[in-house]
Amino acid sequence: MIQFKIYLLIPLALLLSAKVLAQHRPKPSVIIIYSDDVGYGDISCYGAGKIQTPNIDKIAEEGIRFTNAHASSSTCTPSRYALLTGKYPWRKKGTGIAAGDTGSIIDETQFTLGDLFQNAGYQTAVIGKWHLGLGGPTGPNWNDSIKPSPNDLGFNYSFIIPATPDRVPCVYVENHHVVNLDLKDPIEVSYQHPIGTDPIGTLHPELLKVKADLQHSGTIINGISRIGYMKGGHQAYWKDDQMSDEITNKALQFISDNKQKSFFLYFAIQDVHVPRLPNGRFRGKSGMGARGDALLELDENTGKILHLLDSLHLSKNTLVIFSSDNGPVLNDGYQDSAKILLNGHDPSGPYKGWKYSKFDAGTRVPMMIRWPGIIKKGEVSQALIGQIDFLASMAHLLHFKLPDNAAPDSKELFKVLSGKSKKGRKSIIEQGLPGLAILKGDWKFIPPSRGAAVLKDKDNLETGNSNVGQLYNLKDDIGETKNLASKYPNKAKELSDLLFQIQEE
Ligand code: NG6
Ligand code: CA
Repeated sequence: MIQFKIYLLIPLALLLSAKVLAQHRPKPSVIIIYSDDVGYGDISCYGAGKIQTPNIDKIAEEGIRFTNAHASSSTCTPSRYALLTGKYPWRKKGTGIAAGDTGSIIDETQFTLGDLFQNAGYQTAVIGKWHLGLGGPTGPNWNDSIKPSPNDLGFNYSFIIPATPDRVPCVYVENHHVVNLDLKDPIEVSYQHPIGTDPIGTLHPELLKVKADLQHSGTIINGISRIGYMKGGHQAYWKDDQMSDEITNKALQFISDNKQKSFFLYFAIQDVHVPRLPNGRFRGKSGMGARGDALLELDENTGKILHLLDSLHLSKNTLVIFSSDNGPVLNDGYQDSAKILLNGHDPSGPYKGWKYSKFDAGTRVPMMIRWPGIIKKGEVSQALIGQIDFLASMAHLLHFKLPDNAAPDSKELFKVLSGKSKKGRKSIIEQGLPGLAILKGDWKFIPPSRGAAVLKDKDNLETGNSNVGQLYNLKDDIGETKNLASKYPNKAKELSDLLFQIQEE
């Protein structure tokens, strides 16, 4: 009898000590490298393109690569909203592409990914493109303390491009203040009408380095006309060709400063969003013009993050995610010859559509995760998953109970993220500009919608708009070419009903 008890006790003791060990293992630091307008086919390990991205590929080689991972939307602001809040952006008004003077889109009461890590004792930072509004409902006062800023939304440190590189104001904001601002030259911003005396693109095309469309013909800064008008702040202007390096250096600094702590870094690198002005060392390197060169810059700077983790011996206990906020685009307002120089490269990979689109390449983006020792090397997962699921999944990893109304659309799928399970989501909603589509298993349904089927000013980009409902079977028809809605009306109705039901939840 005694012997029997000892047999029972030994495994129990082992189990307990494993549990104690697990609890005492330092929690991993987490880095999300969130690139901009990078398509499924832009990363070489996805196999479709003609660009080599060896540093980004390394994350997949040493970790897991997803083939059915989605941003919530095919544009930036809503995708970032979903990533940070775990809530579908179309549930909240005002989450469309934000101007550069929009007030904070995320309420201070909304629980964010930053809040999660901060509450779990992490040092948290956002570095790079924010594009979720700043300040109160009427927008920020750029010459004063900017509140709310990301620092009020779960981030201990922030160094941000307020909106996008093609929108004014063209200055960085660090924590609550514009960097290098001379208060004798205060900043004013307008998205309605020209202000100040600086030249604007419509009147002074001779000053431009790159020709732009009407929307991008506002105030000229560093030889590039932007969306919107700004006055003042001359000393604070960023330098476009140093932007990627500058924010990467901030990211490297943050990692070094926090090497002895657990940290969460949301590194929202702006490559390859327009205007594409990568550093001179990449000029002509891709043979594909500025867009290709910007992809090489993205890859090199991703490599710098990975090398620093190695040299600080942090790689083993850092979970690194690489993804993109929406699908790719060629002409997005500036004539930088992205299309004619493609040279056979296919930014969307085998999928149809682009940024702005409801077709799959609008939201199906590259995504890979590395966590040595926990995630097996070289895994490939076809599981359906969204960036919207990070919040609930990371909460699970941290054994953190989310507040009741937090992350309503985020599914806890840590096992899927770490490759332990292939059972992803049953369905996901994809948001285009405008309108929604739904993906369930092999099937995709796009409800009838108004709006142009192609955008002529964007190289005939296919939006997914049609006045009839569209049903595709992605298993047989990866490129969404055969509309099966009239052949399988019940399937179309099933997906349409499900989309409606999720919208009403
Ligand atoms: C669009 C801009 C586009 C780009 C986009 C935002 C026009 C005609 N186009 O409105 O150039 O700035 O907004 O891109 O103004 S995103 O990746 O941040 O969503
Ligand atoms: Ca984007």
